[in-house]
This record gives sequence, C-alpha cells and structure tokens, in this order.
Amino acid sequence: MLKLCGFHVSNYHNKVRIALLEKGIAFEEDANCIPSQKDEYLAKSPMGKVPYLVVDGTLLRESQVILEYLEDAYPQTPLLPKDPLERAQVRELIVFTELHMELVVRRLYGGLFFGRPFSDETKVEVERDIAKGVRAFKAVAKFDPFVAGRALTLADCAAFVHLPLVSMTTKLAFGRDYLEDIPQVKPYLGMLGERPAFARVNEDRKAAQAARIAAAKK
Ligand SMILES: N[C@@H](CCC(=O)N[C@@H](CS)C(=O)NCC(=O)O)C(=O)O
Repeated sequence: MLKLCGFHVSNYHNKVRIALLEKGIAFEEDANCIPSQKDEYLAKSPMGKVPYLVVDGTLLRESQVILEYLEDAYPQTPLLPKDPLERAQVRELIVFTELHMELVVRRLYGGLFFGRPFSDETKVEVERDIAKGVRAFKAVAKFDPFVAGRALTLADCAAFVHLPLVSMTTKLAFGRDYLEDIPQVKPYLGMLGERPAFARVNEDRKAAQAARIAAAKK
C-alpha cells in the first residue's frame, strides 16, 4: 500500500496526488504532514519538504522521483508516452515549468505571502529569470489539447499546480501576469480543471487554503 504525505495547499503534493488519482492507483494519504527542519521530520524527508511517499515502509522523496516511480511500478494508464523522444519532451516541459518558472517565482513567496520581505535585487533577478522561463515554456508547450500534445501526461500534472502560482506571483510582484503572453494557458487550465482528478485536488486545495486563512484570523 502507498501512503502520500504532505498537505493540500502544497503544489508539489498536489502534483503527485493528481497523478495517483488519474492513474487510478489506490493510496492512503496523510494530508496533515507539516514540513520541518527538526531531526524527527528530517529522518523522513531529509530536505525537510513535502511530499514524500511511503511504499511498503520505504520512503521516497521529491515529487518528480515519485511520479517516475509510479510510472514504472504502475504502467497502466500511462502518463508518459512510449516513444523515448516524446518521453524526453514531457520531461523537458516539466523542467521548464518547475526549474525555470515555479522555482524562480518561489523566491518571492516569503515576501508576498508570509511577511518575509525580499530585496530589490531578488526582485530584479526574478523578473529577469521568469521572462526566460516563460519564453522557454511557450516555445515547447503544445496545448493540443494537453501541454505535451494529444495525451494527458505528467507535464499536465505539473502545469496545473504550478502555472496558477506563476500567474499570481508575477501579477502581485510586477503588476502583470507573465503567462498572459501565452493566451492558451487559461482555457487549458480550465479544460484540465474539468477532469474529476484535477477538480477534486483543486477543491481540496481551496478548502485547505480557506481553513488556513480562517485559522490565521483567530
Ligand atoms: N523539489 C521538491 C519541492 C517540494 C517543495 O518545495 N515542497 C514545499 C511545499 S510546496 C515544502 O515542503 N516547503 C518547505 C520547505 O522548503 O521548508 C519536490 O518536487 O518534491
């Protein structure tokens, strides 16, 4: 039995949860897992992050590693194409989405959402780097109707959870949604959001976010 540990506001947790649901894999979930740098938590997740997956007592960390494991162990309902070059293109999309967009704007989350201000230098660097990331993503995204082409892939699981954060962060920090340069993004996210797995994860994210806001007001 698999157990996914994390929380429903986490984009990386949600990326894995969508893949599990889309593939129809049975799993348990601990959605109250709080990342920490304490020894007890680091013993489970050495970077102090979520998500992690428990596979019959063995722990796997890093969402992309977890997704690749799921593809290997549960080949039914594949979320990677068979052709090696097409598989590589899906992975390229994920790298552009995560390394060159989400991780770039993540540098501003502390200041924008948690009251930990960032420097002007950080803001300048993020503005420079996010423009490159968006340019790269735009160059390879197909929206036909899925981001890698005709079939749903792991790249859609990643895009669905990360792109809204890129939009929100660039809008708040720079007064402009940088993904507006790619007009297909909004209808594409809407289309994915109608799939039951994506809709469920999105609803749970909104509920968890609302609960957090309510708890912070108390
Ligand atoms: N590369 C990691 C990123 C995971 C990640 O950044 N998770 C966030 C929550 S969305 C986290 O645990 N943050 C806590 C921290 O960095 O201390 C993955 O793909 O699993």
